[in-house]
Formats: sequence, C-alpha cells, structure tokens
Amino acid sequence: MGSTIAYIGIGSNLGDKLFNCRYAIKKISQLPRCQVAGCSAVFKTEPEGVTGQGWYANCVAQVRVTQSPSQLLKGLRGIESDMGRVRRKRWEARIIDLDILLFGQEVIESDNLIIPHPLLHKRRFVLKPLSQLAPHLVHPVLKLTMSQLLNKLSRGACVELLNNAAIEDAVRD
Ligand code: A4P
Ligand code: MG
Repeated sequence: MGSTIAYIGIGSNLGDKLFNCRYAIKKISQLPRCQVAGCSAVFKTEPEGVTGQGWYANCVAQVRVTQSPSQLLKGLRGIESDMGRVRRKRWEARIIDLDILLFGQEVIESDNLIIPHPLLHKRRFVLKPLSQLAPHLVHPVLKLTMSQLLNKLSRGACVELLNNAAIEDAVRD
C-alpha cells in the first residue's frame, strides 16, 4: 500500500490540556504504519457549538500512513480510551478528541467515518492550525485551500496561540 498524508485534529478541554495534546501526538507516532510528519502550534480556543465548557487546547498533526482510514480511526479510538476518555454524550467535555480531518484527497461517507470532517471548513480552531501546516492544501470537495477557507470565516470564536514550540519535541521525548 502506498503512503497517504492525513491530518488529525486534536482537542482537549479537561485536565492538563497541553500535556494531553502532546501525549496524544506521541501515541499517534507509536501507531503501526503511521509516522508523524509535522505538528501545528497548540491554540487556546473558545468552545464552539457548546456552552458551559472550559476552553480547549487544539492542534493538528500531519501523519504519513500506510493503513486504511478505518484502521487509522481504530488506532485513534484506542488512544482516546487508553487516555481515559469515556463517551456519554456527543460534544461533552473531553480529555482528548482525535478526529481524522483529511485523508489524502479521499472522500468517504460511511456510517462511522466521514472524511473530510464535515465541520472542518466552518471551524477556526481547525483551520488555523491546519493552515499553519498546509496553507495550500486543497479541500477535496470544496476545492478551496485551507488558507482560503480560513480567510472566508466570519469573525467568531477566539483562537490564540498557547504553545508554539514544544509540540514537535513531543514525538522525540
Ligand atoms: N466519525 C465520523 N467521521 C469521523 C472522523 N472524520 N474522524 C465518527 C473521527 N471520527 C469520526 O465521535 C463520534 C463518532 O464520529 C465516532 O464514533 C466516529 O465513528 P466522538 O469523537 O465519539 O464524539 P464527539 O467528538 O463528541 O463528536 P464529533 O462529531 O467528533 O464532534 P467534534 O467535531 O469532535 O466536535 N470547540 C473547540 N474550541 N474545540 C474543540 O475541539 N470540539 C467539539 C466537538 C465541539 N466544540 C469544540 C471542539
Ligand atoms: Mg470527535
């Protein structure tokens, strides 16, 4: 199987949020047939679409994989549960959330996997880190680049830099 570049959205709004993001990246780098090729900075972001929750730490990892999207999803679900995530209801506060944002230029709509992530183009907390890593990457359905999608967003939830440098080291620590 040839390799594919995928982008994983990482979010945490419980516990030591920055540590959780760093730890998840390290765990992603240890998945079989998955190599972390780059990481964005981590951003402190206002919750979007939910009220009454604490701020999130969000970042995006770029990974080179030689596995299928569903195998990658399975690996990510394993990391979420190893880190103690318990799912009760959708969009609740979470220790860690790992979403596949993009998987090469593939478009997938199955029962348990939708790629590109259906809200990717509407969320500053996704587009800001994604355009840091891949500003010219084209959305396979909307045919706009990540930086074009970011520029199209109207003013909304606040996204500010939390940690600029440390994440790259998470893979090496
Ligand atoms: N699923 C379908 N497509 C995908 C995909 N591309 N990647 C399915 C990962 N999973 C995918 O996800 C529910 C189901 O989605 C999974 O069983 C999987 O088969 P989940 O992680 O259990 O639940 P969730 O995270 O509560 O729901 P969802 O829809 O993933 O929500 P989001 O998109 O994660 O949004 N505000 C800020 N500032 N930062 C955030 O990170 N996150 C959310 C949750 C809301 N507001 C936020 C943030
Ligand atoms: Mg999720």
